[in-house]
Amino acid sequence: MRKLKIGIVCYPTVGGSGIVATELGKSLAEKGHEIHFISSSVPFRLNKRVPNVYFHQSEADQYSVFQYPPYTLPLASKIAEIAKLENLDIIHTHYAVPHAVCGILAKQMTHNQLKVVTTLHGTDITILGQDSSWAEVIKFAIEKSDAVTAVSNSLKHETMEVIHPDQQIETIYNFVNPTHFSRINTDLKNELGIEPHEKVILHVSNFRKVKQIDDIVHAFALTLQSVQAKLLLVGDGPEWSAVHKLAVDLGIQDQILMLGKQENLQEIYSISDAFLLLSSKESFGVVLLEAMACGVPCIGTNIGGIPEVIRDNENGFIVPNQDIEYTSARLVELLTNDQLQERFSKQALLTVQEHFLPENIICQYEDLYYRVLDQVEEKV
Ligand code: GMT
Repeated sequence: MRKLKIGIVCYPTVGGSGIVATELGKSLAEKGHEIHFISSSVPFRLNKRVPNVYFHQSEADQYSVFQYPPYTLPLASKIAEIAKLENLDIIHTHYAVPHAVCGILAKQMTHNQLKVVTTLHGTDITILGQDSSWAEVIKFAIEKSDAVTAVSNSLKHETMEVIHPDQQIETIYNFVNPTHFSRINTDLKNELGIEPHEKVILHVSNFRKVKQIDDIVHAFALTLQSVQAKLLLVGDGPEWSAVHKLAVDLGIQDQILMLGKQENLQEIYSISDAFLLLSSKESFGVVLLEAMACGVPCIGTNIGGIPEVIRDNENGFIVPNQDIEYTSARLVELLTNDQLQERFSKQALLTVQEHFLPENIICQYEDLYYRVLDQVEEKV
């Protein structure tokens, strides 16, 4: 198969979609494709020079006539410029809005020479899709893309139900690279002042409201009645202060380590006995894969794509949304039963090996790109 020139548009900041887009680009480059990231800054996992990978910055200039500095139009223009200069075959946009719309505009600027592949990651559908001021542009973005993928079956079905696009959507799951995420020996538990007998419960997120970290703190408070443990909260975002206040109000602030954004996630996963993701919306949950690749059993809500990653009572537990008592009971069960812990841990590793390795997933994207390039142009 001929090697492709692929542009990738994603958010560069910390977040699952940026991670997936960046790791996808790096893996495609390793396979000999030429990858051009187009973004407002260098994606955070693209911190080292990688052969076959290029970065192009899109600017959002302050121009006094604009009341709001536009991000999307300069981005569309940059995509078109790079597509022409580098002869891109495909632009792979991550998120329907705004990125797919920018890709579609760029396609028109290049006289339809460019194919647009769009990956839906979640909140553009599960939150914005419900909002009438966004629905039409999301439908347009999906229908005018040459191909659309969703990161879980749940997201695919929700998109069909909410947006009703005249377009097929293919599920291509997210993936994790065990070279970056596997259990390692580390003295971190000691360095953090956690006693050897204390269990470690972990949550990693961007502290958005949908992550329901207050439920995690409440479930942890209940768990402390039966198990000596520390809760590690990694990440930062809008809910940070409220979570901190809740910990103080419940008098358990000394049991909760709010570590902020961290680079050494592999080390943190490696000292953890359980991972909690109790979101109210979650189309996939890349952090679940990272935890599972490090052999950490996960407990997650029966929401969105979470049950496509956590198999209840097989590699972790699925719990009803906002059922604090049930969640805490499952957590106690896991933390006090070594055999169960070991079984879930082994199954978590197996789940990653069988379904979520880059080699399983990257070829699905490649296959899609070749199919799209073979399509007769109808989407003008
Ligand atoms: O979860 C977030 O708030 C970040 C967001 C993003 O832009 O990275 O994550 C979404 O995309 C990830 C990668 O596909 C998924 O793993 C997350 O589940 C999804 N978040 C939500 O659906 C809330």
